Amino acid sequence: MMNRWKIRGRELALDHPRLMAILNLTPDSFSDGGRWLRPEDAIQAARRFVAEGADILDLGAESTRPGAPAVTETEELQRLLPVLETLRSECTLPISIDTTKPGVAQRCLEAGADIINDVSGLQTGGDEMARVVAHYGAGLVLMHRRGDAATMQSLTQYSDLVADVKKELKISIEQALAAGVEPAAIVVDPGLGFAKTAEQSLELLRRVEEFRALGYPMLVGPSRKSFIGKITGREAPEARVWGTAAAVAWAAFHHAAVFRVHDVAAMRDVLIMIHSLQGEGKEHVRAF
Ligand code: HH2
Repeated sequence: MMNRWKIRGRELALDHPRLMAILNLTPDSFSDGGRWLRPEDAIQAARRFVAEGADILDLGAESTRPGAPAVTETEELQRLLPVLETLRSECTLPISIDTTKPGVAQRCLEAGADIINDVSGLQTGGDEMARVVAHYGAGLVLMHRRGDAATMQSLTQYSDLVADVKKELKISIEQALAAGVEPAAIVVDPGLGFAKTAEQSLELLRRVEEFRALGYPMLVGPSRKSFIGKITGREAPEARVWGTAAAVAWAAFHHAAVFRVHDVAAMRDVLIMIHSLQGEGKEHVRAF
């Protein structure tokens, strides 16, 4: 198991849990949509996330919410580039771009982004996406999803959920490697809420440790998702923070490496506590 993530010539140690802060530059994301449409607001939010302890910033301009309208490449880049360029000039943290489009990935990597977070696991952008990532030596998150935002909710029939998701992730991994992406650049993600019912997201999280057998570090993204709302009875995404904390704690205990979250300050404390309870967090205790 690799405990480092190779990102454009740098290495992010994964010997303790890492926080990826979500910054959606969209009008319609389910939780933070429309909040940071103005680049200066997004940049302020990113600065706050950095101060709160984020390890990676994840910028997205294409809502992946079920039924969300498609965004053109031009529109996606118009939302991403001003924020990316400013953040790149002032911040050394790895910057990730949540996109499925090779053209968007290429332009953002050119502008200094470090990681491509592909929620389609290369199924939308195909070999072209893999080649762009390989060319820049970027980090790559391969998330499991079936179909797209329009179709995924009807693609929840699995013969064996964990085995099928693993098998489909393996196809994405093989595709990345065949295009020249280095194994150390790859992180995998079971894709909670993407072509999964609430029960299926819960089962994937319950059995998250089984994904370690793929041999790559694991990212999970439970933050404020509807399966948490369903279980806790919380309609408003902002009311799902405690449910998210439990999901993050569980996944950290079961060796997930990277946590994509909205509530950076709160989840930092959750992760530090879990890491310290595992007996590996002495450096944090000393810091207090
Ligand atoms: N979830 C969302 C988006 N991107 N990327 C990864 N790797 N893993 C995830 O679980 C994941 C993701 C959906 O959440 P969000 O960005 O908050 O909302 P929206 O898709 O509505 O923009």
